Amino acid sequence: MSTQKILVTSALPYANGPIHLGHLSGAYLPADIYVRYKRLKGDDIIFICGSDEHGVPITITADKEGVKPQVIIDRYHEINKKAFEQFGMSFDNYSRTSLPVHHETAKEFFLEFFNRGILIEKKSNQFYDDRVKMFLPDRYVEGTCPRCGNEQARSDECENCGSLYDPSELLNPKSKITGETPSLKETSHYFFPLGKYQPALEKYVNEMNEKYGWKDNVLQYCRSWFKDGLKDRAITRDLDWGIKVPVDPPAGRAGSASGKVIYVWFEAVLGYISSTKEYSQKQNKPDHWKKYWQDPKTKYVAFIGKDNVVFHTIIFPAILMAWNESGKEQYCLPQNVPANEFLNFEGKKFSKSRGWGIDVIDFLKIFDTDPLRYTLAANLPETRDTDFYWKEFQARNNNELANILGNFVNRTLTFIHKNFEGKIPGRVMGLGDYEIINSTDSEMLKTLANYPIKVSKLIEKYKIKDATLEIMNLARKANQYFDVSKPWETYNSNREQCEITLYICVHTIYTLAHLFEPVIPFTSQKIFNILNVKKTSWNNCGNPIMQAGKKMNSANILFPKIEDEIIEKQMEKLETTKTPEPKPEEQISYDEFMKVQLKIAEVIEAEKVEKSEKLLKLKVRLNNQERQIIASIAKSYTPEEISGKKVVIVANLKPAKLMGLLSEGMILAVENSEGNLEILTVADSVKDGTRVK
Ligand code: B3M
Ligand code: ZN
Repeated sequence: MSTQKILVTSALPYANGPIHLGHLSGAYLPADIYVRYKRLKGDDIIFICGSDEHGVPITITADKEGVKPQVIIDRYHEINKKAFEQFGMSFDNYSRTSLPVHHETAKEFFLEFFNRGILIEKKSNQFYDDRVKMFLPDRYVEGTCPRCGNEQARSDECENCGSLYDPSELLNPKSKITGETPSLKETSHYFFPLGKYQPALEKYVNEMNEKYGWKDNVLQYCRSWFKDGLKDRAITRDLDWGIKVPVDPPAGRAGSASGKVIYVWFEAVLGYISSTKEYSQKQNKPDHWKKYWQDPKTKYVAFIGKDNVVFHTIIFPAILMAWNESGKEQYCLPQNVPANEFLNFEGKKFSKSRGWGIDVIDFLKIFDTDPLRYTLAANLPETRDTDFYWKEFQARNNNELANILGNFVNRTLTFIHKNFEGKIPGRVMGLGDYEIINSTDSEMLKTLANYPIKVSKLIEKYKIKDATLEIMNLARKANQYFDVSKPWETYNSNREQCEITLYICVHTIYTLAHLFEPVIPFTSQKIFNILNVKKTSWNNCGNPIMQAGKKMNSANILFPKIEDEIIEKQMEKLETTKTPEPKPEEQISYDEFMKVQLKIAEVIEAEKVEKSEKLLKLKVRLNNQERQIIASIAKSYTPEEISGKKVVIVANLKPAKLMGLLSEGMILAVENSEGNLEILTVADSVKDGTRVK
């Protein structure tokens, strides 16, 4: 088989905080396993990543700490680079988007489009915080999503339902800097004509799917985007931090390009190219990157988490298509974008602010890397969200790595050291000399020869979790083989058979060390050292090529057991985050409590809010006065069910608009164990308007 030229990228993590286990499961570990596997196959592969150092996520962190963005990116670039190294990520290059090579690359693309007249200059309304006198980037504004009612939606994008909208549609917007309601103010930006590329993009996605089988979750995202219709996207922002827009403001027009930067997502995806360029420079082969990016034979695979799908399957391909129309060098588009869903932590989302979850660096201070890699690999969120549980981590280490894999290596090596002076048993070379091999042996040899092919099929389809579990199954089979072959008996009764058994066991360890290398590389290396042999290729590792008679090193424990206490300690830490003691400063006085006017109101009318799944429009009465309240309860109550109920409302809440409808108050409700809302009600005998105290 001829070798393939492969380019693999993992999403560039923002350098604004430490990498946690959720990140690893999304875009990093699966990519690393895929790359290590391809290297063993002998393919010509390059693996690219780096820090994403621009954009609002960085400036928000900097603002919070009261330092310059440069301080933040320098700190987290180093921390994350080191964390990835410790975790065994085998990037060929880990770059930074603040490097000159990246600024040049981003500007080159921007100018190419600008000079060809592709970019459209448009005025638009953007949120502006009058108090601090600045335009508010998307993430500095929070409000209610006009599509699903999520109250933590950004100015133009909702993480909950994935929709994009115009900032003017956001309900109840608030500035994250001052908490005030921002105004919409006109500014002018350059837009990339994404809509124009829709037909070409649909064709591209369909073609790639037909040829290479895209994941269902990824296709669904793409199709829903296409269904909504792609809109032109602003690729400049009013922000200080980032890559300055490289063109002068068009004379005499309102708004200008100066003081604006290139939108982070437009340039971050180009970071893959500039990171490859940096790698080439380091190698003293300045044009080497073109061998991957500009060869139509390259297979380009982009690993990401699900929140980045649109940028990699639509926006980045559109940028590359637009470049390729120039007739200059042609860039490769991603052939596959195997995005993963999310990994949660003990049943909840990772959250830095709530202290929920664990960073890679902290994890690896306590535990070894390979048990973590194996646990994450065995539970990758490939088709749905999954969870990391401490107990599962302990069980995967103790019951699988130690009791199955570690045990097999250990029992084989111990036996050979005791009875064969540590030399690989068997005559001269391999098995060729033996005429009689029983059916147990020949079955095992067949299994070994087939296993690399079996596992390949899974990895090629990005079923990395199944591949991992399948490799562990081989270690299970190996133990069974040892058990039924009983070398401790044949050693006395049939020495030749005993030698054959042990030769096959050593061969199995050798095969396992190769197949497991992508998942637990540090352990594989240890096994190669124990066996005292070099690696061969993936395709060859199932063949019995070990040389009999060769002296091996003695085995030490590959996977120490993780004791209950250690896991309990981690779980205890969690308990303290679960129920935080109320801090004294969080207590309120009686007077403060009395400021909140809780009153009984009767629901006299109810109807669904059009185009909203969550909202009901209610008319309530208290003290002969009627009010309108928009409540997010449509998923739990029909209008008929809620009508006539006596409910508790916050009567003196500032009125707000939801989906353009005035809401004068808030209804009290609790979430039940199924996650549905239940309204607090009182008996009919209580008069509306009565104060709750
Ligand atoms: N930095 C988003 C993220 O960390 C972003 C990915 C960029 S990939 C070019 O989720
Ligand atoms: Zn939404």
